[in-house]
Amino acid sequence: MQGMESLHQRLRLVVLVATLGGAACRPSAVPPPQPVVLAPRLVPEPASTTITGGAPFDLARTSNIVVDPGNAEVAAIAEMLAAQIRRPTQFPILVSTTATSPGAIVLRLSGAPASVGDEGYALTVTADSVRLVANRPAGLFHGIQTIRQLLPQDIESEMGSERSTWQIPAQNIVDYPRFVWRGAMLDVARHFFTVREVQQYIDLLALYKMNVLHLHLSDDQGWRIALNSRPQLTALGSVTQVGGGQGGFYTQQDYQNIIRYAAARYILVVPEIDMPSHINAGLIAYPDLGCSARPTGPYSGTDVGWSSLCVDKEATYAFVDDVVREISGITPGPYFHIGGDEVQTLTHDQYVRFVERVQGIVNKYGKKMIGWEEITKARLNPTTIAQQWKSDSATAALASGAKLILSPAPKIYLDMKYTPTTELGLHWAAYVEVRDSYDWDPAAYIRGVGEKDILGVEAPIWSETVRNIGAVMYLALPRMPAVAEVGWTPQANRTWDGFRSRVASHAPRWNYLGMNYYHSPQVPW
Ligand code: TNX
Repeated sequence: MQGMESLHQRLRLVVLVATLGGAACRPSAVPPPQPVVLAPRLVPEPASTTITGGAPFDLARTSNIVVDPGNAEVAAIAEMLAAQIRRPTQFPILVSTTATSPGAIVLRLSGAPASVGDEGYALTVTADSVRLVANRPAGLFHGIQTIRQLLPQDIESEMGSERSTWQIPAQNIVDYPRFVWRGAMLDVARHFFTVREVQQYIDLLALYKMNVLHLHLSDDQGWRIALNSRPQLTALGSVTQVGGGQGGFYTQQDYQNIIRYAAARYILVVPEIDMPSHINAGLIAYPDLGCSARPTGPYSGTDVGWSSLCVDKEATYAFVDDVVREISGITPGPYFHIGGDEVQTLTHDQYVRFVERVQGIVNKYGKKMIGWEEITKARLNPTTIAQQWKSDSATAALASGAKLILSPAPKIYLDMKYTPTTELGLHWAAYVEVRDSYDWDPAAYIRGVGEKDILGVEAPIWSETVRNIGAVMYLALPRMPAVAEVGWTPQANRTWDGFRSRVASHAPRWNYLGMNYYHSPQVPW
């Protein structure tokens, strides 16, 4: 709040000085040109912004993006920004390694304060140049999202724009995230989403500086990733989805394409295979491993908790070993998510034994285990992460040194309906309007869980009612930007009034990007 107040004070000052100057010196002459003072419009709000009041940066046909020689990763980030700017401006915008010239956008991995860490950046905008510095490429990538959002909205247009001036107000930003984990989960099991659709979702996450995409790759309705060691999983287990459509699955090449696309946007992919329950699709291929009350077979309903692996059979662990080994081998990130939620057919002891044994398998293949909050019934390793979603039971994880990801359903389950009249979505946890997703503090949400216990936040979209990317976007916008700000911005810089007016200014961007959104009455569009 302090940050926002001082920003507003500075804005008032700029306007005041300009007005007084005009009135006092030249009362009857033509008023002098007023500095362009645009309303702040960044989401997430940066950690610190100083409007300097100088003349704005004016992007020119001759503007280049300047990088240091010899770093292909930085050059690739510069090229992404250049490509973005070329489309609407039709300026040539070259990426060059020659010395700074007036009108340049400079990207460097030197000169940033250590305090911005691995993902932060410092941005200096003057009439002559835009200078973006960071300690790591991820910081530069987040910084170019800021540059993108500071440019006029039609910077998102795929076609040429009529606009002749592309200005950025003069300012200094020093920015870094509050939490290291700013995630989104997509359930590709209840309904299947194509690689292209997942990439479109990744584009949305990147714009808001999110850095984790958790893919829920299996559930009762479908097994969505091909494994060489167990080809029947997709041959038999991927053929349907909720409502009875044809389903689908990712080849390993598809999965690599998703990972690469995400990595180029500094987003980590976390694979989830949900066990021991939510496993019907896997059991279609291996019915002998099932201890479910119901017979296995393609399932297109939406009940949960009824299927289970037989956790007392040795063959179950050979199966889990194959699945964890093969997926871990094609996943560069350090995590494997085992699900572990909503088990209705096992005893407490059976469940605990299963989770502890699978934790060993996950660790054996070099990964850290993540599970939904139910896994806190078991003895967890300090490297294991519990994902809270419905209760405060996850606090049990803290005793073993494990950390938490917060995904509280009444706040950030983005598959919840906004209001009773929302056609898409469920409402078992709550109706979740935009303000509900925004107006909470992770460090004050669960008694006994403080800032240091929390890795971050993650917003799931379960897809029982969600059939395509347009529906995903409708549920994600504008709630995902709200979650992004909860995860990124210092609590003291956040206000609902500030957020709702800033996010309103993003709707034209979503329109240019072809992203569907909910016209919440809480937002002054
Ligand atoms: C609960 S959240 C589930 C999912 C459902 C979701 C629907 C969790 C760990 N389990 O199986 O899809 O509710 O909102």
